[in-house]
Amino acid sequence: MEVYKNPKPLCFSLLLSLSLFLFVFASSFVDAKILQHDFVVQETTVKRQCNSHNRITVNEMFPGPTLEVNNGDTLVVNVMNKGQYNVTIHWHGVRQMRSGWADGPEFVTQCPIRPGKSYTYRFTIQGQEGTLWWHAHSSWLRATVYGALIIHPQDGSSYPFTTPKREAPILLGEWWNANPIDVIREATQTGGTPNVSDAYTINGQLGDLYNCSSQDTVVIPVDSGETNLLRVINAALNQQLFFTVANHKLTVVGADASYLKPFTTSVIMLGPGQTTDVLITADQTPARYYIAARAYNSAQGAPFDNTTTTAILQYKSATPCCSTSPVFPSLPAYNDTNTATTFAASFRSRTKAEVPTDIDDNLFFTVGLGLLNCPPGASASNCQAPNRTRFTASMNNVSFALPSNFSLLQAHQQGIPGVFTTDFPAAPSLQFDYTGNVSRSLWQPVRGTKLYKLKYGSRVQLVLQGTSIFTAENHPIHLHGYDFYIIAQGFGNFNSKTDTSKFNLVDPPLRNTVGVPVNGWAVIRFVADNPGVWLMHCHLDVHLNWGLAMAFLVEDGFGELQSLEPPPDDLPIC
Ligand SMILES: *[C@@H]1O[C@H](CO)[C@@H](O)[C@H](O)[C@H]1NC(C)=O
Ligand SMILES: *[C@@H]1O[C@H](CO)[C@@H](O)[C@H](O)[C@H]1NC(C)=O
Ligand SMILES: *[C@@H]1O[C@H](CO)[C@@H](O)[C@H](O)[C@H]1NC(C)=O
Ligand SMILES: *[C@@H]1O[C@H](CO)[C@@H](O)[C@H](O)[C@H]1NC(C)=O
Ligand SMILES: *[C@@H]1O[C@H](CO)[C@@H](O)[C@H](O)[C@H]1NC(C)=O
Ligand SMILES: *[C@@H]1O[C@H](CO)[C@@H](O)[C@H](O)[C@H]1NC(C)=O
Ligand SMILES: *[C@@H]1O[C@H](CO)[C@@H](O)[C@H](O)[C@H]1NC(C)=O
Ligand SMILES: *[C@@H]1O[C@H](CO)[C@@H](O)[C@H](O)[C@H]1NC(C)=O
Ligand SMILES: *[C@@H]1O[C@H](CO)[C@@H](O)[C@H](O)[C@H]1NC(C)=O
Ligand SMILES: [Cu+2]
Repeated sequence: MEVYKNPKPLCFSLLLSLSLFLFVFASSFVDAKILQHDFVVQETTVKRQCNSHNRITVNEMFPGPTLEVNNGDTLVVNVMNKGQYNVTIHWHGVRQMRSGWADGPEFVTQCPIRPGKSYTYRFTIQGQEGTLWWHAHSSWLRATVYGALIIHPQDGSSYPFTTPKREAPILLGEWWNANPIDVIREATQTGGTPNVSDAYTINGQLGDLYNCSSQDTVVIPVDSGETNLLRVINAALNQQLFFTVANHKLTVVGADASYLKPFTTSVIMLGPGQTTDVLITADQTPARYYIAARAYNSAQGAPFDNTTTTAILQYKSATPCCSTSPVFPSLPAYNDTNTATTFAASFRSRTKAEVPTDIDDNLFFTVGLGLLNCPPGASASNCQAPNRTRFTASMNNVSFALPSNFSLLQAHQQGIPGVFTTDFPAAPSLQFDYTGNVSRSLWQPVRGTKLYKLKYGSRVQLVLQGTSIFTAENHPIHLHGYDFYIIAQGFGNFNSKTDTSKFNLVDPPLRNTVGVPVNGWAVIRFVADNPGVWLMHCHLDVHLNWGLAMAFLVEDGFGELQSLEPPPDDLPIC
């Protein structure tokens, strides 16, 4: 039993009037800004691995432009599609309070922006500080269409840690020498796994360990003694990554635009979608040190890109600068789940968390892969997964299918029938040993566009339970429109009798993406205070393609500011 102790009424009203006072005080001094940007989505020539490649980019930049805002600012981004593919842009981790029309996932909150068309995303950053990012949310375009979104404290406020001398975004990406759109199209046709990438990147560059790349390796100059902030973002499509800097300690101070109690480590792990802010002090012998990232691959036997990307941390006083090669770090083995687990277990929110204790919707979703029997009439070339099947994935045995004639949000808001149903199951219809030897007869899910309806203000607990179907692996599950508290994680099957003792209701981390441990589970909580249709999915893009997703439909509330805003006039329709 968890008991929530209310603060004494007197304290409470004092606190309330104090915060009201601070609010009025603050809002009369802080000018929230409206920041306008143009994003031109177009094909650009990018030279990598000895060759020129045509890739879709934003403003001919790869990675795309870094957006810097202060908490409270409004962003107005006009996206013009001058490329040949449909595109949408998602503002990853932005809460989008009542502005779901600006969230971006194709066919969920909007239809795609077709070639030659444009759409203006308008949204306000409310109460989030730290590092987020933006990326395409259509097909595999996000391989080259992404950038950092940095949220500074409001003017006049400062970080709750040592003010860094310098700051640098570190975008970890994944590079294919083939066009990524062709790679996913081929996999969709064959039913097999897409070709693994050829390289990982740091700020778009591969680094010294790849062919024809060393002259472009990213260099981060530092002065001895200074403390800097690295804003690390995992923008890879399909791979969790370990990240480290040779000989230096990293002090983690935030993740997914929420502050953390600082802790020190030599290596961090990020799933695609996650961000981690680290302080690094230049306290080593002046020299050059490699910054490096490579795979954390939890799925046994699955093919993966086993290469290492590097950048260089370069002390300006190192003399002579480049006579010796940079110091190389030791990185965990690709299957070092212990290191990944220890790291995740170190996260604590900086301040006391507002975790809901009474729960209205108690949910249990399985997450995992599956195999579809070859459809009647399909040829063997379309069924190249093991034993003449096609890969699939599901939550609670529903493999998510996107609509094609209306976005889910438009269908909801305008009451258009036949686009989705609201019967996504609150728990698996069949209980089994999720992480054991699962009978082959359970491996084939059903396709559906099923949403789970939540009343405005509902307090939600959700157990995400990994399965060992086909292969167990760590799935980075991302929820749109919300941050959630990760109150516990573990291995094996979640046990509602004993595992509740592991719940942290005091200072659990607040995130938008949780790595559900390989053959394990994670428990998250949030309050459904943002009306709209919100996709929840695995951020390994190939799993999303296979259907590892569902969506929450959060109803409007009755109060002021509790309902979805009307759609913008230029909202793309299908
Ligand atoms: C994927 O890899 C196979 C084998 O190397 C190759 O034949 C095929 O062309 C690749 N597909 C794409 C889209 O690059
Ligand atoms: C690098 O070049 C060598 C020699 O040309 C080649 O064998 C190797 O496959 C290339 N590596 C990559 C990652 O392209
Ligand atoms: C990955 O590469 C490393 C060398 O960088 C090698 O030792 C290891 O065996 C490789 N692992 C796999 C699974 O390919
Ligand atoms: C990691 O992989 C190596 C082989 O590449 C294997 O010997 C080792 O047992 C694996 N470790 C774990 C924890 O799976
Ligand atoms: C494929 O079939 C073989 C032979 O029946 C079996 O041993 C193997 O487990 C099957 N693999 C999968 C993934 O079903
Ligand atoms: C939208 O598409 C779905 C699935 O193809 C179909 O069942 C439905 O009738 C369509 N709705 C409208 C209004 O055209
Ligand atoms: C898993 O169960 C199947 C029967 O459902 C059995 O044939 C197989 O041997 C089992 N595998 C293991 C590793 O226990
Ligand atoms: C999923 O549903 C299909 C179709 O009803 C069924 O064959 C399969 O056993 C179910 N699997 C699980 C894990 O419930
Ligand atoms: C682009 O989006 C439209 C809907 O807006 C859809 O009808 C069309 O099939 C999409 N094109 C591709 C190539 O996906
Ligand atoms: Cu996944």
